[in-house]
Amino acid sequence: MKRSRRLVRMVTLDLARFRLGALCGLACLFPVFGPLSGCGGPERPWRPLPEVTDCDAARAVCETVGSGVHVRLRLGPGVRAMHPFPVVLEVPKAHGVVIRFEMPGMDMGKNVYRLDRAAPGRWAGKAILPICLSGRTDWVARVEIERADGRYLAVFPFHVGP
Ligand SMILES: [Cu+2]
Repeated sequence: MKRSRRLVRMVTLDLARFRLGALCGLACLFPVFGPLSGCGGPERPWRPLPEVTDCDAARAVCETVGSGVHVRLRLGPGVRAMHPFPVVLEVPKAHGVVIRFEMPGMDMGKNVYRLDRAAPGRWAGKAILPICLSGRTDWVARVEIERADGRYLAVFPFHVGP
């Protein structure tokens, strides 16, 4: 009797833990809510990697290295507004990668994609970008990388084609 009660309590605890885990998972999926959720202890800070300035990720493989973390990004081919294009990111030892596309100083809405693990150290996905009504073509890809040793942020500029 005593034993079964303990078992029930264990199952309940496990369920509670699972729910908390699911919540934290959601918070990580939508990092905006991370600071509000308060689960998983204090938020780990984002460590920015050196900014990429002399490379266009829609035309070449661009890379940045910092704190021993090496990140390579390639967008496309076929990076145009309103057309899906492939995204390939290489970074070792990551357990999650989110990419946000933004236009500097202009609200282009939410363009956030969670990449899938394609191979060890290789993440892939497809993205689609809205048309900029002002005619601008300059975007940045903000890559958020979750690793056991920290969270890293890499920013890659690129241009959409006509
Ligand atoms: Cu714009």
